[in-house]
Amino acid sequence: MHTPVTSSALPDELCVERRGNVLIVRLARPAKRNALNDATVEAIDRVFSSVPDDVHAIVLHGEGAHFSAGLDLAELTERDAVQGLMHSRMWHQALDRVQFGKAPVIAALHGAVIGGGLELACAAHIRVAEPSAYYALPEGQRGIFVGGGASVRLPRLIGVPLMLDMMMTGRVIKAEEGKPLGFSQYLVEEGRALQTALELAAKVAGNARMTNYALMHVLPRIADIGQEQGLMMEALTAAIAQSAPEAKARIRDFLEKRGGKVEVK
Ligand code: 1HE
Repeated sequence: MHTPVTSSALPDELCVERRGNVLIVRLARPAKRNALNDATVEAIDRVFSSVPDDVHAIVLHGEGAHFSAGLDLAELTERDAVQGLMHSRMWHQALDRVQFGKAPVIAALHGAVIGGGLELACAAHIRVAEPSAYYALPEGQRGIFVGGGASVRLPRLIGVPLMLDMMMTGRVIKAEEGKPLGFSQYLVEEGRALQTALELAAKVAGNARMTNYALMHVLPRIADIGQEQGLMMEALTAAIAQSAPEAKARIRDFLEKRGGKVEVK
């Protein structure tokens, strides 16, 4: 069943639709290539910080020919240094809500995935790209710096040298080249990213809640700390996960031959 989730509080630039236990969030400003103005970023913050408990996965995509052309440059006018700091922190808060929210986020990418659009895509947990997708950080050419978390999230996906190259030289990476570099986990046929993202969302939504929670909230933190502390945090997380009745039921299902085999397709 397709249940529209309409809220008068949301601006036209962001649409949210409920489909069973999956929430679909759409950037809906195609005439401006889904450029992200403050209203949209604030709406992203609101949507991702008020995800209902019974939503188990979120799909993020863009309307029109592009995922997003990044920051709305028309709004980058006469901000002073303090306003610039606060603006960047507003992006940080919104994109933290995406990365460290209640449910895993799968981004469907096509066309421009640029600047702040790439920063938003990086906050998702799984990225599915179509061949038309391309990645760029024109901040370097515009005389500015990334401000939506790219300096933290992007090097973890593609490394500092490539990000530096993109910003210094204006290098644009196409989807096919970008997949082995870490921009996306999946590359699918043109026009298939949203459908694939929805299929992946259905799988992700079927996981035990604690597993998804650990993957979203614990794994990236373990990656940021030393080996000894990381192994201890892993052991604690493993102990909590396996003690849940849901985990015990899933393991019993396997042992009693009720499906659940690992399949090679
Ligand atoms: C915009 C924006 C935008 C389009 N802000 N209005 N991002 C950029 O530097 C990328 C800028 N955009 C582009 O390079 C191109 O628009 C595209 C390659 C994405 C698409 O090209 P095209 O030929 O399909 O569209 P267009 O004709 O360039 O744009 C259509 C309209 O969208 C036009 O407005 P119109 O009123 O003349 O119709 C454009 O002005 C508008 N538009 N992109 C504002 N970004 C947290 S910090 C993050 C810092 C950044 O993200 S910097 C990177 C910004």
